[in-house]
Amino acid sequence: YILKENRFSYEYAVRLVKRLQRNKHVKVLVADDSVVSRKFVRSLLEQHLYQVIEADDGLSALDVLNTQEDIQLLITDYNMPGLDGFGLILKVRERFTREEMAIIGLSSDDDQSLSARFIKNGANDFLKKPFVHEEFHCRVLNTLDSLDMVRRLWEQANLDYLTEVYNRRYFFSRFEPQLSTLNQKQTAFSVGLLDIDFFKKVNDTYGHDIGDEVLIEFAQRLKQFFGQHFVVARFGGEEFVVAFKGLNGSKAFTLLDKFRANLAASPIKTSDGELNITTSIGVASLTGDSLDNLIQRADKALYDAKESGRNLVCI
Ligand code: GH3
Ligand code: MG
Ligand code: MG
Ligand code: MG
Repeated sequence: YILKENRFSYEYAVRLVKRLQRNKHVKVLVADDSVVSRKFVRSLLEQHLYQVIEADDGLSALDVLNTQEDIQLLITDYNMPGLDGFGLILKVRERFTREEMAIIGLSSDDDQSLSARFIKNGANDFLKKPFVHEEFHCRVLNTLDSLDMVRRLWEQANLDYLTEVYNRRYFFSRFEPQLSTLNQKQTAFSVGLLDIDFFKKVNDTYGHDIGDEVLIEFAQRLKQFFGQHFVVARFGGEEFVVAFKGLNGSKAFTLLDKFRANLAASPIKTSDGELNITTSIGVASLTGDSLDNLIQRADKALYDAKESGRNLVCI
């Protein structure tokens, strides 16, 4: 493809190669009532190895979006029976931001205002049919590269660099805004604060790198145990938090104690052999106060767990 698509810079070639390596994981939905136009767009996308899904009008495109996860790009025609391109993207934008899913509008209509209207309605870009192959590929590449860049920025801002669970910033930015509603509706909300026992000794005995491996594996186990239903975040150092939305303190306690017991019973594998790791845990639940207070109370319970001998959950 690179040789066929001549006349471009080295920088563009590098971007294209990077994209081609990823594209088999990128799903693109093509909504167009014209079979010819749809098949043509499909063939261009497949040249660049994208996974293509077709829809023959706006409504069936919405159906696809309801059933298929993680579509990164929607390419939609303007004139379609039932729901047209504008109707479709207005609906799509109720669910997905410009950073979550990119949209490129297409139309053969001679109306000069279409491109602006597409963009004002939520499209990231627009292409007038007929277009040359090269322009299509460039626009798709630009659009998806921007999407990737925003995703990378989001990850750098919200995920912990070492363990890849959420970071402290994410935890507060997610739950702080929900707090008054949780309090008003008296929704059960508890947090568990976990601190690895004698972690300094792991570092001192086996070195910082092995310490890092323990942190990564510990975070992985937390994510496996709680991550499907609850938010797991690294608060800093060897301290983690789990947010139990919908669970009162005693239910959170039961789950956390199970995690604690599992951990104590199954050593963590590192490149320096298996290590027995335990954790102390403090639990607190929301009682009409602030997130800071809630965390403070969990921290106090964690302190009690440490004082009472570690490898314990306190509430
Ligand atoms: P306690 O049972 O009372 O919690 O004892 P502890 O040794 O776990 O507690 P302490 O707070 O004294 O030690 C925490 C250690 O965690 C100190 C710090 O060097 C280490 N640490 C913090 N962040 C990291 C990290 O990212 N990687 C590694 N390897 N160590 C870290
Ligand atoms: Mg049409
Ligand atoms: Mg600590
Ligand atoms: Mg510790």
